[in-house]
Amino acid sequence: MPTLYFSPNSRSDTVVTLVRMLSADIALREVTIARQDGSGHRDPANPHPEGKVPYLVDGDDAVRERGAIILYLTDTYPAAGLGPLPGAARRGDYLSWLFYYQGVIEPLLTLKWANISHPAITATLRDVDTMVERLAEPLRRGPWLLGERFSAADMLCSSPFFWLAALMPDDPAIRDWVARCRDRMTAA
Ligand SMILES: N[C@@H](CCC(=O)N[C@@H](CS)C(=O)NCC(=O)O)C(=O)O
Repeated sequence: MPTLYFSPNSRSDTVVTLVRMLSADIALREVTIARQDGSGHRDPANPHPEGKVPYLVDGDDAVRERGAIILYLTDTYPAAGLGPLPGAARRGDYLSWLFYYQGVIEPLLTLKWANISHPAITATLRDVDTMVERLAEPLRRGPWLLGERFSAADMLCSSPFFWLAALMPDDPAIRDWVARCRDRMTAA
């Protein structure tokens, strides 16, 4: 049986919720982590190469990074319909949002939080306003990033706005979507 290493009140929360929503037969293993406020510590029981969460171990294989874990889970446990499979409509959109989260959304929000800017960053990632506009575009046309279909991409891409209220964009399409995501995930 696969094992998901997690720690409460961390990035692993989204993945723990997803495991529940998928009714996946996965062992949840709580570990401690070093927190940015100086509390906590790396847990020797966590096999992640940097002691981070989430981390999914499946037999001899392992997956790190939330986007990759989410894709692995929705492909492996498709019954809940939380991610289009290869060949299905909107698969490309689904992959794009998961990778855009890892490659652009989270780095941009981290840089904003750290108050760091540089022309090379803007050339590579654009900026928070551009990222917010990318998110808002589909949400002005429909309730979810994939249109009428809620997916795990909504869970991942909305997750930072749950945590850091100061980062919540001043855009009603995004604020309403984050509230819808929260309702959907707490109902699970
Ligand atoms: N890019 C990774 C980030 C994972 C991450 O940084 N997790 C934090 C918890 S929010 C962690 O485990 N920190 C412990 C540490 O840095 O040692 C992902 O999205 O999975």
